[in-house]
Amino acid sequence: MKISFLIPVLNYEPTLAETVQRLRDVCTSEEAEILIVFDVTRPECLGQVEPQRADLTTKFDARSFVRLNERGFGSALRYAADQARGDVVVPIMADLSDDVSVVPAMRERISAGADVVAGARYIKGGRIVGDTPKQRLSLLYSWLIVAMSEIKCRDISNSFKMYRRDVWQAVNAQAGSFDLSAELTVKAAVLGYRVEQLPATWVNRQVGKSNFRLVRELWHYGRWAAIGVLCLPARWLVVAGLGLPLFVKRVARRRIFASGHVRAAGSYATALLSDTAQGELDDR
Ligand SMILES: Nc1nc2c(ncn2[C@@H]2O[C@H](COP(=O)(O)OP(=O)(O)OP(=O)(O)O)[C@@H](O)[C@H]2O)c(=O)[nH]1
Ligand SMILES: [Mg+2]
Repeated sequence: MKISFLIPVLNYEPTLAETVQRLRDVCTSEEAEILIVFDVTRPECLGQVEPQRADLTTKFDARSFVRLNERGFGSALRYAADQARGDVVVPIMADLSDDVSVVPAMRERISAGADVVAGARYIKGGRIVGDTPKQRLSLLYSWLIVAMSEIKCRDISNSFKMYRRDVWQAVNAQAGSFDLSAELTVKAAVLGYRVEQLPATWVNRQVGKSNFRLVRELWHYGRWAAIGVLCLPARWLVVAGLGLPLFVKRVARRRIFASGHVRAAGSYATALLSDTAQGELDDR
């Protein structure tokens, strides 16, 4: 099974070479191809990017692409996946945050029948080094979706996942930004693909600059949560959805009886009926 590692880089990442080296430590060129998509929005970075591309090809057999004046984490990964030739694809961040030692175990899970294998920080054995409020929000995001849908992945927003390439293509993702990982995971589950998870350690960026803008991303992520919850509601939600109207009806009936209105209406009806019967007798 051949792997395609997809690395998005915005302008320049000082830890890119080390990221690629770590990938080559776990997979040879026969086992995996490495595709890098540089989005260069700052022209002064081209001078650094071009020699680095040549160096990465010579040393690590990495293929790279440059998009000028175009950007988007999701669109860069989708672009890389379109060039991929492997059986599975794995997005890898160039800031050394992903735990590439998990890759062989992910491959085994795919061989055993999984369609998507998530590197999960929020399950036993997984962890975060350098926690920030953003990570806590991502934990809450996955927790809410898992509680309200049937998706079996406790780390929906983490980009570090192995996807069968045909599953990636079948999902036909549209996200251009960081929410691509959530879109792929949620839609794969909705389409009935098997989503599994393995514990992974995630290390927060030590050098360079984060490109993630929280407020801008909230809406992007929200729409995939809504799709997951609407298309795959958790069993307890379905039960509650059916049970709630029955419960409300029962409570309402008890309250109406307790209020005495029913008894009053009953006595009124009895009196009315007996008056009518008496009237009929009188007429005879
Ligand atoms: N090609 C491309 N790569 C991007 C873009 N935005 C981010 N990246 C890359 O995607 C990877 C993750 O980006 P980060 O800025 O670290 O985002 P993050 O990991 O969510 O944020 P931190 O937690 O702060 O590290 C890095 O390798 C970036 O260079 C983009 O618009 N285009
Ligand atoms: Mg990062």
